[in-house]
Amino acid sequence: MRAAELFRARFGGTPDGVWLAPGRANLMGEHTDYNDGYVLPFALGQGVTAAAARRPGRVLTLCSRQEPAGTVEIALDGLAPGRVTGWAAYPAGVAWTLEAAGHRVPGGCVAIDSDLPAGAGLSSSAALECAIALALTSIGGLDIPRGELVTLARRAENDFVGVPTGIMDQSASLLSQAGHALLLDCRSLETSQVPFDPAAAGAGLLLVNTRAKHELTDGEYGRRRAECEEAARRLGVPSLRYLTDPADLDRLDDPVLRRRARHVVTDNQRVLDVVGLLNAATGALLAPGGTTPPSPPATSTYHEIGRLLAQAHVSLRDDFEVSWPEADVAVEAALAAGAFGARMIGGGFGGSVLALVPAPDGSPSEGPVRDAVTGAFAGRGWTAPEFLAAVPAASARRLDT
Ligand code: GAF
Repeated sequence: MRAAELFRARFGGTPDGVWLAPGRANLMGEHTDYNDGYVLPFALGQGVTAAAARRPGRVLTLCSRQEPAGTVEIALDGLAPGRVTGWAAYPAGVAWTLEAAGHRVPGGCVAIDSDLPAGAGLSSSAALECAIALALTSIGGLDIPRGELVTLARRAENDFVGVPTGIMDQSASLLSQAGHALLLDCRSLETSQVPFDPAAAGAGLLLVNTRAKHELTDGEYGRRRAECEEAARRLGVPSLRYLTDPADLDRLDDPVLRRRARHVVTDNQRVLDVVGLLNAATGALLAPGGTTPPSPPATSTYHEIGRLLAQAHVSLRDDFEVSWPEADVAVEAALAAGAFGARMIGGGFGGSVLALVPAPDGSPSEGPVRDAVTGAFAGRGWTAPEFLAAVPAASARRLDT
């Protein structure tokens, strides 16, 4: 409860509450969200924590353990994009979108802490937005449905911070369930929980933070998004989601746009394939009324999912061109050391790789895959990667203090 300690040290007194919003990893569906497609992320155990208390007045005072420079004061009246920059733009953006949607944000003090590595592509920005959204709505007595909070947090990032992200990360942080991946249809915004418990079949999820820092603000992300929109325009569809047959893309003369679109179309299908494998393996499709007890997926399911992960990496590397050297080396080393599959996750150009590995003793972060990736990085003189075991966790929530 380090956020509460920070609160006491910086502001004095006790916070009204402490709220945690998790980061995410993504099992399948990368750069599909802003193309109205499918994504299949899951929440991590790690996240951003906000300890908050209401205070009279129209000022939010923020501090963060990861930003030792001091406190930041945000005047709630007259808040507008561009007025707050740096890390505080994310919480300020949430206050701004809440007010713009007609909710009165209270003045208050908020102390923030995070155990998510920043720049690791594990969605620390969305976790910060979602933790602040929960903290502010709770201390302000605002009762806003989760689905609406997802939209407001995303709008903070798009319209206040100015990064044109899709809706995956905020959805994963606010809507996930422990032991499940979240299937989100980004066109209808319908969600469903897909049972996902690799440990039950002796498998595990290993995140490799490649230490190549990932930034969504450097323009490449926006460029990919514009290319997808241009491909859809030339093909005469509202978005690439409307295409399911890669052969339809032959009508695109431009080879770059054709590759970008092929990634999106094939990744949407891979999401559906993974969901089919997980549902079939747990018996969910066979037991609509819940009459048949679900059985844990067999290892063969993870072999199949792993094959799709490896395929997705190739697609992100060669067609969408968002991978980076450390990710390619980590994936290659992981596969050679016996991972079922591995791929880069998130926006790209830095961040993390997700590997699905055999973990008969329940510890995915130990063993041959870790050793092989560590060795491959050392052999190239690269900074040693960081490893995290990922377990599909619950969505944002209030913590007991
Ligand atoms: C980032 C974005 F924030 C998401 O919306 C998504 O587009 C992802 O990159 C790529 O799948 O995390």
